[in-house]
Amino acid sequence: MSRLSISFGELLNTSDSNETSVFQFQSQSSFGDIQFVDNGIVRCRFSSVYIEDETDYALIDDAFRLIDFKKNESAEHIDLIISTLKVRVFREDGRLSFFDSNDQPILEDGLATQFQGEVITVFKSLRPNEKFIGLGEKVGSLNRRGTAYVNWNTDKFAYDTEQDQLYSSIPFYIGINDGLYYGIFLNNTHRSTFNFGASTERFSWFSVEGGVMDYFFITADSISGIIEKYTALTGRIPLPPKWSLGFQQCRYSYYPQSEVETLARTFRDKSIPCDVLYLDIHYMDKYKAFTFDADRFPEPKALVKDLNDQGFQLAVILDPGIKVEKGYEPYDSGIKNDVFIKYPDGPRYIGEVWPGESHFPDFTSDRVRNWWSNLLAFYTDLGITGFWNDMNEPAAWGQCLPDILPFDFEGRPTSHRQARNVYGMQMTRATRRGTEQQMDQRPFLLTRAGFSGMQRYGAKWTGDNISSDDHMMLGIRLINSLALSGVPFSGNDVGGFAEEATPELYARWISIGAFQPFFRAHSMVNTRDAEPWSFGEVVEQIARNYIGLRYQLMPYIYSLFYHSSRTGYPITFPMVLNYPDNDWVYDPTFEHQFFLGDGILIAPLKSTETFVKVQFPEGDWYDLYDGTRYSEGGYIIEAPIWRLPVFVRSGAILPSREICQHLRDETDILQIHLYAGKGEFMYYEDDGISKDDTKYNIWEMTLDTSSFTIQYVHSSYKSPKDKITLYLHGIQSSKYKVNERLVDHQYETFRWLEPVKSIDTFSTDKGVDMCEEVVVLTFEMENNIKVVWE
Ligand code: MIG
Repeated sequence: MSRLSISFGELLNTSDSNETSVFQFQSQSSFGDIQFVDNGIVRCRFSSVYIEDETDYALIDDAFRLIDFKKNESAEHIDLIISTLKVRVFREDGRLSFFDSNDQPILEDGLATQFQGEVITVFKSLRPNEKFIGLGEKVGSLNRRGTAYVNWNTDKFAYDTEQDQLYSSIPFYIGINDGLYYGIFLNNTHRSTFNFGASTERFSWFSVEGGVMDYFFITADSISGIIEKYTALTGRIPLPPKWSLGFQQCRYSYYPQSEVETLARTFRDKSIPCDVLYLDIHYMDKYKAFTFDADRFPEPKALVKDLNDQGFQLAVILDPGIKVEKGYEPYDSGIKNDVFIKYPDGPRYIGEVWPGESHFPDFTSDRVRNWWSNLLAFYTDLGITGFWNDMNEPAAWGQCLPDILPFDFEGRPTSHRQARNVYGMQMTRATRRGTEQQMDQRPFLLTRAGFSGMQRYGAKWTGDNISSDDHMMLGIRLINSLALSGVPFSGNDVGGFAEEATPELYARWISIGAFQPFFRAHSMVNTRDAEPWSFGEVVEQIARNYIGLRYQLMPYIYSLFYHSSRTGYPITFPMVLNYPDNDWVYDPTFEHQFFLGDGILIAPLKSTETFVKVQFPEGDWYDLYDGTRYSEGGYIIEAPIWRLPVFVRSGAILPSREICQHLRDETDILQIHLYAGKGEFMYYEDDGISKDDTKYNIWEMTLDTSSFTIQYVHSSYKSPKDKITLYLHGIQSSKYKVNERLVDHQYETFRWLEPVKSIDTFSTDKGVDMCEEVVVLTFEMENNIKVVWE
């Protein structure tokens, strides 16, 4: 075999397979094929051996339907055409070019596909203004131009802010090229490299270290359209239980049982809303999965019940390594059922992790996933509803699993090289299967490792970050990038995992986290206490305020989750989603600004800063706390530690509720905040917990300059809410009618947050009051509502 790279080479043979929807071509040394998957998606495959279908972990079943194309041949190339785009295949060397329906080139190979041993590389010509976003859990800037990354799931404790190769790999990115947008999804689980023009202006390129070069080219006329299509291929989040959107408190580790009980009581005593408490590895008997330490947790069932009675859910950590120990049930049954990874010559692989010498289940086998999911009954029988999958890169002391280890890969055996990146995702898939079989309500699952498609199985957190401002800001970029990469339900360890947060850092971080999809505070063993009350009274007030704010906004947030579960639309996202052609969205000064839904814009800043530069997109924007109105452009906004700059888009409709201590607590009043302007919102409600997805309501809400309407789109759930209170921001009139009837209106001083008071006992300080005068209307719930004012 040549050590030089070999180009695809001249096309010798082209053929349409039996179906008119697959175009195959061949050179002396290589094979290629092209399929039109659906409007705006093309699948391209290259290989040095005959192309056969692989085990697909990323793609959902029936992910796509092939469609027919038209063919135009000339001496130089073959054009394959569907209504929305055209792919040109060059006879000379198999290069591809993609054109939109106006015959504008969107993306063109800059070099023929290259083969080097098992490595296959695709080169795309780089355009002067081209920008790149996505690629999942990757450090660096929003715009990835000028950088390169490697996809290889890696456990990296206290990673630094430049560290590449973190816990999950998502070989999907979006290119933005002067008003044209495309996505590339590399459907191959081997180690892969993406270079977005690092040290070159010639190419962006991506390569895989084995298997077929199999990529999907996706176009749409918006960034969200590309994400929608990518998630049509790789799946969307299942609607989580509503309680999992509440605040979650973790610690490495809370024990014994009495400490967990004290923790729960403290949240309630201090009126700090919280829904989930965690048990980290110390709950187990010598770190053995599927056990409880009998001294520390003598009565886990009673603990769960006691927590449930106070409105808490309990989540437990689960690592994949199973201790080698005769008489330990999961080990014995694992041996009996032959579930563990073995060396090619037979002996089981042993890696050292928390329990000591351990075997690792081969989660790439359906049989093994079933074995694991059955074991889960150990927890579900106790009433545990949250499952936290850690160490599933997989991690073992000393890291490197030998690449020779064989994996089942759904009956197409392969090695660690191809299986590693999907290992964590398959563990979470197995865990979810157990919950689905054993629980009569929706579970909450959380994973550290994953691959494209992991969003189908659980939420994602970004591992062992550090208590620093830089990490807090990096966390925002990671979560934003995951959201652009099909993983909308993610978050980071609020307050930072390794090291210790200053009071200011904790306060800022919890304020920002309150707006992110997964909201959990966590910290490392042997570090100072890091609960909302551990940093002094001022910080405690700030934490209570922002956690409470999230609970008030829950009807809005839950609706965003529903919408995302249907379309893949991100829940939080950087400004690039809707303004990709504005250069300032990529500006490092503004790249951390993010939306929570289309209505709320957050401008995060470090704890050491008290002013932030904000860039508002088109339209008008209201300060969340006092209603100050801003128009498009740049502003400098004051942001003391108790006030995270948050703005509401004019025309926004924010369904909300009164503060509650946990989300199983329903309310009979739906509050709706309206911000003068024009807009729409799809409000979703159900009971928040049951698996039955036939009982829900969707209301279409529309705000116009002098009216607000609510219309039932779907109604099969009996809502506990029988009243509506409208809060009108920036809307004033002398007369308001609801369904033709005049209604009274009140003027009210409204606050989302309580004034933060000084801790000085002798102070008469009334605190910093942030409030706004609003008009309030209250009326009965009806199926269709029209509110009118002059
Ligand atoms: O080797 O379970 O990222 O959240 O607290 C460390 C103990 C193992 C790593 C996780 C972290 C968790 C910790 N785990």
